[in-house]
Parts: sequence; C-alpha cells; structure tokens
Amino acid sequence: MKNALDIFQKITKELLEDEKKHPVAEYIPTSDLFSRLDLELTDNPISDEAFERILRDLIFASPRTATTGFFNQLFGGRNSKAILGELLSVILNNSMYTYKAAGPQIGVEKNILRTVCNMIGWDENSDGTLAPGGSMTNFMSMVMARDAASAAVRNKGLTERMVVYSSKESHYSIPKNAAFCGIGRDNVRYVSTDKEGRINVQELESAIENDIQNGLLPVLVNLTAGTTVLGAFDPIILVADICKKHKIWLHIDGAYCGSVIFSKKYKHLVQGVELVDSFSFNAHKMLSTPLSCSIIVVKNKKHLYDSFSNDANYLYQTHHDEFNLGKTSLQCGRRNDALKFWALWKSVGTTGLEDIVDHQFALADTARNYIRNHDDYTLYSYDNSVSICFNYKGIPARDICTALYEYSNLLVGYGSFRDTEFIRLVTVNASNSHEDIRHFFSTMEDFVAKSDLLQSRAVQEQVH
Ligand code: ABU
Repeated sequence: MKNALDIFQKITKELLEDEKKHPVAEYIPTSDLFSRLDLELTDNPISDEAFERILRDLIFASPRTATTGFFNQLFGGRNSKAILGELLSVILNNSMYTYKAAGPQIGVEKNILRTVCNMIGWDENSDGTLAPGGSMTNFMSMVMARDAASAAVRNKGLTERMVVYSSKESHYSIPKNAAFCGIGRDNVRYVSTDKEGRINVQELESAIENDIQNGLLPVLVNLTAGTTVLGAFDPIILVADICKKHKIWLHIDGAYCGSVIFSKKYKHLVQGVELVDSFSFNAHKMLSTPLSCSIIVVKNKKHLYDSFSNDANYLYQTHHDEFNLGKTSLQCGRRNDALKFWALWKSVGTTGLEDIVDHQFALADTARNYIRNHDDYTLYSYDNSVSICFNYKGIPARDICTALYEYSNLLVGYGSFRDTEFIRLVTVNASNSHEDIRHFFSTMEDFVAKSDLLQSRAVQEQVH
C-alpha cells in the first residue's frame, strides 16, 4: 500500500499544481483517444515505472472538474475535508448494509439522516437513506409512491393503470423511473410551467382530476427544487394540499438545489418542505462533496421498509433492523457515501454548509449583474437561482460552448427553455471567488474575439 499511496501523493500534488496553470485539460478528440493514451489491457504485467507514467498521463488528460474552468454540470469544486472522508471510506471499504460490516459508519449515516429530518421538522418516524445519485433517489420515491398506493403491487405486480405527474422542466429520470417501476413512460403527465420554469399548479390539479374521472390511479407528484436548466423551484404548499386531498405521494426532487434547507436566507425557496412525503438532495451538487452523495428522507420510515426490505439470512445475522441499513436501501453492497459528507459537515458545522450555499447564490448574483450591465448579453434566467442562462452577441450557444471545449478554454454547457437555447453557467463550485466568475466572462469574450464565431454567425444570418 505504501507504494500506491506514494504514487497517489505524487500524482495529485503535480496535478494540483498543473491545474493552477491549466484549469482545463487539453481536449482529446475521440478519434485520437486510444492512440494518445495507453489504455490497452494486456496479458502480461508492466513495470512499476511504466504503470506510474501511464496512470499519470491518464489523470492529467482527464477533465478537470474542480477548477475555475469548469461550469459544465451541476457539481464542481473540491473540499479538502470531504475528500479526506472519501479517501478514508475507500481505504476502509465498508459496505453499508449491516452494522457488522460497517460498525460506527452506520452511526455516521444515521446521524446525517436524523439531522436532516430534524431540520425539516419531522419527528422520530422519519428516516432516509443514501443512493448512488439523484436519479436513484427519485426512483426510490416513485417505488414508495407506487407501493403506498397499492399494497398488492409489491407481490402481484401492477393491476391498475397508475399515473405520475411532473413538470416539463423536471429531471429526465422521471420517465426512465416510470418505466423501471412498471408504471410506464406513457403514464407520466408533463405539466407545463410558468415563464420562470415553475410547475403550473392549476394545470396539475386539472390533470389529476381528469385522470381520476377516467378511472386511472394518480400515485405521485414530483416537484423540483432547482430544475436542471433554469434552477427554478416549484411551489410546494398548494401542491401539498392537492396531494393530501387526493391521497397522492408528494416528492421533492431537490437533487440540484434542495440544499437550500441549510440556508436561513434561501430555505424559503422550499417553503412547505415539511408537508411532503419524501425529499431528496445531492450533497455532491451544492454541498461540495465528491460524487456521489444523494440523500432521500421520508416522513414515515414505514414506507422505506415496505418497499425495500427483504430477508436474507446470509446477510442479516446480528443487530436490530434499525442498525442494518440494507433493510431500507436500494442496493445490497453499498459504498459509504456518508463519511465524506459527514467529514465536511462535522468540520464546518451547519453554519459552514449554510455559508457554502449562500456563497453560491452570491456568485450567481455577480454573474447576473455582469450580464445585466453588459449590452452584448441577453439574460434568460431569474433571480434566486444558481443557473445563469444567457446568450452572447447573438452567437448560437452550442457553437460557443463546443468551441470553448474543443480549444480547451472553458467547460460550460447549454440548455433550452421554451424553444430558446442559451449558455447555462452554474455557480456550484464554492471554491470559486467573485473574481473567478468575472474571469469566466472575460475568458469567453477574449475567445470569441479571437475566433471566427462572429463571422460564422454573420454567414448564418445571410443564409437565413
Ligand atoms: N442531474 C444531472 C443533471 C446534469 C446537468 O443538467 O448538467
């Protein structure tokens, strides 16, 4: 192990130095990938020297997601305490299904879940679990909703046509999950949104009533706290009333921005969260924790047991179910995603997590102000969001984003809302400063000035 740890230290030290000079790794076209790097797997071993060199080349060529050059997806940055927790969980390699295999690590996970439930305002009946990402915690909510609506489904399979509701701006895991749990993609109702990307509550209610009249069984309403493109927050309280009236499970997919629960200033964005049946958020998005760390909590833990427990006498041999977390989780073998988040939380306290969230919103304000103060930009997103959506000089967003990527300048992506495509800048890297955000714009502007992007826009305009 010592040799491996020495190599680890050496490569990471060099990488961290190099990232300061080169925040974006050199782009490798897929056509060159297998000739530029030695990725081939061979019958015979290689020397330690060759192994270290090949590994270093691979690491140096990989996208750098913790730097001031990465704004592409809804994660980023590198928190040292969280990384320490992650590295130690890898060394320990516990599996989180039983107390026997994970010991005090079970307490680490339980304390995260308990504290989150307490913050929401739920009592001792509440609980939760961790799963490999937001798609999977959303899946768990749909399975619990399905099983809560029909006690027979767990054993007999679907006997009724169930329906789920989600906004047109919600995550793409919703239709996939409807297929996985037998409800079917065709039984997802996509409700339209207002101009800021929030679900249209009247349309939702009409759709539910229409389906009931037609003999269908509404089982789940999925709301989003931070839609993937605009970062919008669906209203909770009105929808909770509708769900209560019709006995429908209400889940909040807060994968992207549910972490606002940690901020006194921004938790109003999920006002009414205590009224829902389940709530998920990804600490690997807004909370600086390494991928992946997705948390789901439920108001009544009975539903976790009803949907996910199964006996296995080769596994559950000691201790009470309460300490054998496999009884409430999706997976069997389950890596320890809790320790890295706990290490961060333990070290900075809840107020430290609050600072992280508040800082990201402050960075977003800086970005929006920059756009509002510069005539070459058009802003398409709204306040109280860490997604800043804009276009620059009328150049197609996909052209700028792809060119920035291929010339190894910046990694930023594009999205669309109501037929308009735009660049989506996300400010979820809490290590970034306000200056880093201004630097993003100047880097992009310098790049555009030197590129032929403006010319190609002129050609496109002539053609049209
Ligand atoms: N849940 C991942 C979303 C990815 C993205 O919109 O960048």
